[in-house]
Amino acid sequence: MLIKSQSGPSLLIAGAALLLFGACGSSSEKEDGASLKLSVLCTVEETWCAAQTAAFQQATGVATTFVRMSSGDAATALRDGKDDPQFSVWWGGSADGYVAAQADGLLEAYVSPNAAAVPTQSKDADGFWTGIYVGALGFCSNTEALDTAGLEAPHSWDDLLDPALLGLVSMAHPASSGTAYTALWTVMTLNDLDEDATFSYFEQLDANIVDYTKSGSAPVQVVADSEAAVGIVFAHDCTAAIAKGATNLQLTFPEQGTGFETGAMAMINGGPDAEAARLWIDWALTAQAQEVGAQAFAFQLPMNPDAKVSELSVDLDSIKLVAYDSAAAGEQRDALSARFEAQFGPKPES
Ligand code: S7P
Repeated sequence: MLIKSQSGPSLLIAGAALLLFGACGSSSEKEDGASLKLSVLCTVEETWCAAQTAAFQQATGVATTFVRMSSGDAATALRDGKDDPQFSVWWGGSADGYVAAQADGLLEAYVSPNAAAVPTQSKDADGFWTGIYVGALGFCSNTEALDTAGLEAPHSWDDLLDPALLGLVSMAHPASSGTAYTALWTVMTLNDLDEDATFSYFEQLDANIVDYTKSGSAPVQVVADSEAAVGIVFAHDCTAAIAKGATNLQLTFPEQGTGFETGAMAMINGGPDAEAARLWIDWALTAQAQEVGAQAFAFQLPMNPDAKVSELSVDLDSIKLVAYDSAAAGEQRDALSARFEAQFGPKPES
């Protein structure tokens, strides 16, 4: 678990954020004069968590800390801490996890005035969670490892079952990772929600899995390091590695359709700093706040239509997407994760 405190000004978007929220101090005072502070449970990559919390602190003067956790672990932490919440806002990670957390009474409704521009299907009608970005699943391959195995880059989910990929496929564990749960629900969707057919697919895939990782983006590094040939990951996590210099990676998509996430955020029920949490949610929906990601190598598509889109982001119109239903995915998350653990082993501890 990583606990980070933002003590200095951000190098990122501080200027733009200041234009929106005014100089430090103007919004960081409670009515009684005490300074506002905020603890964020953050489920994107750690570098983006750091950049985003620093930009918020710079824009508002609110002293902001974060802890980075994978989606499933974040849900467990919120559940375990329900009687004495340590966080006031959960930011990032797929909406499925938020739907499951809402059902457990872990979230508090807040409809930000800035949420009006978020499409209806990308937010909870009562304000329990709100979408901030979108990203699609893809296959991230090591071209040299594929050559060695005599294979082309995969273009279908069934390509991952090729015996030539024995021990050469990497994915995270759906019980700990929102990315991997998105893959599980994608296969559910492709199988008309037939659970047994879905688990039969993963039974076959399991033979090719080198190891289930805890975090959804970890397979990118596993593949870049040639410990596997193909990773099932969010496309933007593969793109980020390529942009950082991993030229042995290639991104492809399954032709029959791939799943996608609505990255979300929410207030935590009973969290210690509700006022600062509402301020965060208002700010995080602005175009300027949603441009921080690309500067931190996070190439998800921003939800705010006025936010600049990086040329490295995947154009979702260029790939086939499945009809991914986050609400249904979230409702079944606990049960399907438990079945996955029973069939393929417990989620990794680290
Ligand atoms: O890297 C960003 C990202 O891919 O991470 C989130 C992911 O679900 C959280 O990681 P886990 O898979 O480990 O839970 C995504 O929301 C986000 O796009």
